Amino acid sequence: MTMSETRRTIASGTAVVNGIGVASGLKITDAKVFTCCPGRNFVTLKIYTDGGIYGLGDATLNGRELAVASYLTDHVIPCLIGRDPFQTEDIWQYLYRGAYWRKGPVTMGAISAVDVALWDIKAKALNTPLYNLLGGKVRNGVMVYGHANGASIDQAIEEVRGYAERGYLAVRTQCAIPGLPSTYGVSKDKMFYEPATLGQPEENVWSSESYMRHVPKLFERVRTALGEDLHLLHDVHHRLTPIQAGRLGKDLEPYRLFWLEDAVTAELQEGFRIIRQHTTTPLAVGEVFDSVWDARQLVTEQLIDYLRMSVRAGGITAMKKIAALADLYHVQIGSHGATDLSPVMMGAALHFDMSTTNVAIQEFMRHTPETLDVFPRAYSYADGYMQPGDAPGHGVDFDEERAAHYPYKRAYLPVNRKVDGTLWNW
Ligand code: CS2
Ligand code: MG
Repeated sequence: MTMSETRRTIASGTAVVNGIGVASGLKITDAKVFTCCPGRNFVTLKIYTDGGIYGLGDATLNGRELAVASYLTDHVIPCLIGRDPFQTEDIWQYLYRGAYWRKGPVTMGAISAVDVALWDIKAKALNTPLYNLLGGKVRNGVMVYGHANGASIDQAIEEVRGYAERGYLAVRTQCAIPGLPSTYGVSKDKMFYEPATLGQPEENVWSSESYMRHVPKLFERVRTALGEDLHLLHDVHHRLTPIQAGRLGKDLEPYRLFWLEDAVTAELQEGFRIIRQHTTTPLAVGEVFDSVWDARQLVTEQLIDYLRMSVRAGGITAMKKIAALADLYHVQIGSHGATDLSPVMMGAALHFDMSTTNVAIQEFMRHTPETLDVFPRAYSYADGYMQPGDAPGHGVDFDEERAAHYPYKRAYLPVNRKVDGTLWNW
């Protein structure tokens, strides 16, 4: 079916399925889940329609990939067949409310994949880039931040300098902590850092005291070497208590961070009040959230400055609403964009970012050449900003033949223990 034929059919659609009229004239005929490991694991959902148009969604859940693949294949896909792919809102509600069991990273990762694939279909059927269905462009490009990390402060400075030379306006900066054998976020491979590893989970060793003494020295040196203009970010990976985070935020104030991320976990949302009472360093949290309920108190009490939720938290449909809520409370969005979000998710994220006023920044962690080989894409990076591109849909495709060369391999994120062996991750 050509685009104009599709549009004519859309205008004259009549069928009724499962109680809701099929107004678009398109129907979902099938959906498949693909798992592959081109440099790291990905779970990709492909939804097919009778119009010949398909949509792609990312269902990757780092370290627990097959759970989402099964949720989709065994439970969700059978309910999608025959539905109108344009009914993104109703299908979202059907999968969220209809399941009885709500929220959680597996459920919401699956809903996200369906939602993104449906928005992709809708935008392709209307022959327009997805951002046009989400409000249109509100900016010229999406500012992104890269990842610099070093085994020493000197090495970290050189890594940050490398990003600045490539035009980045914002750089997340991490470095190894003297006396600790390994630190999350600090890797040997500087170009393609990947925290998940094959085999059993790696174990990192942690000392809050050593860490809190060292990090201010890192930022003092980076500022002295690179000046005031660059935006600097730092990720604590949920390793401190609120009062420790307050202390660290205060010690970092002279270096004017763009944000301090995941200083503590946020299951106890009111814990952030303690951090807020002690520091003006901007706070970011939310890459592990999967529902607006995870962020409600943080947002409405203005306990954070940046919400790190991504399209993984229920798709475009959910993120548009979450961003609108955050906007009321002066909270900006700075979505998670690590390597475990596939290029499909990155494409969807960039269309969301491009069309949402209170998006401040987007994380951009480079994918390996193997990953990029499997996911042809319209998005691009230049001079500190990314563009989603103008291809119809979200602009990211999936090469099934290439993917078949990279079978899934079980992998895990590291766990974290204090020096005395206690499992530690507040
Ligand atoms: C990190 C990630 O990108 C980030 O901010 O926290 O490395 C994160 O740990 C992984 O995406 C986990 O899947
Ligand atoms: Mg993080």
